[in-house]
Amino acid sequence: MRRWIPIAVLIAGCAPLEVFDDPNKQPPVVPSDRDTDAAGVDTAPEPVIPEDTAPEIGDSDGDGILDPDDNCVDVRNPGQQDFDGDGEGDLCDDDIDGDFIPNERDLFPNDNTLPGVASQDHVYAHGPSDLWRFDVPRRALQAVGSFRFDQRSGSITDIAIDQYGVLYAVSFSDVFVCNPDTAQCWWIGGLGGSYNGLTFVPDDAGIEDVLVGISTNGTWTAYTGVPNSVTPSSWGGYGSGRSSSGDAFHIRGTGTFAAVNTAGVSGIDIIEVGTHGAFVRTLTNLNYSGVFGIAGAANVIFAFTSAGAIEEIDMVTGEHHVVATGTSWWGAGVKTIVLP
Ligand SMILES: [Ca+2]
Ligand SMILES: [Ca+2]
Ligand SMILES: [Ca+2]
Ligand SMILES: [Ca+2]
Repeated sequence: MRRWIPIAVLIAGCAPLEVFDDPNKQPPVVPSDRDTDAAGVDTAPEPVIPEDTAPEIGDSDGDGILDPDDNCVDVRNPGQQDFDGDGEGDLCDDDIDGDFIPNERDLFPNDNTLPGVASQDHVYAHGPSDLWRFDVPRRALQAVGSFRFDQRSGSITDIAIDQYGVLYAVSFSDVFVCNPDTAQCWWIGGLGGSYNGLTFVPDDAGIEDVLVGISTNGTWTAYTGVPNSVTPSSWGGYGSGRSSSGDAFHIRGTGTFAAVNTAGVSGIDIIEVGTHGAFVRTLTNLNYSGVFGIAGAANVIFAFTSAGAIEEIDMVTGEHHVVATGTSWWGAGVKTIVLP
């Protein structure tokens, strides 16, 4: 570096010169902070930039896995177990096994083959001891098999299927989860009453489905906590003058329908109900002594009669005709969310 010689030394006694007017001259160099001896050469060491000004990669839950690599950023899981390999660790995955049944509604949250889920294209129906399914697009009846039980057993009085496709069944005294593909059932609890109908309806927030048992007198009882607990509470009903013939069903966006006995009316009324089972309108009347199962698709209702006939009913006009015949039906069910 060129040494800086003060002008005052070069031109002693003269007035200061306008040295910067000369394009050949350089402006004076001010000694830098690091030129500790003002000799024009930096002698101090390069300053060190503190490390905390660099972007920090943290470990929010302190499990030793940095956040960008942690499959549960806020839950300590140093092992990073991820059963279904979806990138969400088991400890923070609300569907650990990836079968689309949330853990709290999955009787087997660590087994993606159980309890099995109902098909979108079928309604399910049964006698006291055997499960069937009805292919809606083809209007074809198919046997699934005889109900099998892990603990309690009994005649199945009705079935219901929740929004995730989990099939529930009741006997006169117990409630089960059953595999729709095999009819294998697992006991989940006793009932505080006797029900001839079972259905799922949306909760008051319209988010989760609530399991409802329907008594012969037409009152509804909600069972919350399923499948891990079975806690009953009153949930309305059809009101005076109507008792249950054996079933109701709900499809989101379509409505809730029930088969009832109406005082002073012969045959079975198919009615539409509102929240908590309140009567809305009578759709049609079927000339049978018992309609123990009712289920539906986007625009039609299938009524499963104790005589074995399956009546297909237009959901708007109420017109109906026999579409198939099978066993003496005790109940039916359909997923509460179906494809249009
Ligand atoms: Ca973690
Ligand atoms: Ca996972
Ligand atoms: Ca699951
Ligand atoms: Ca499962």
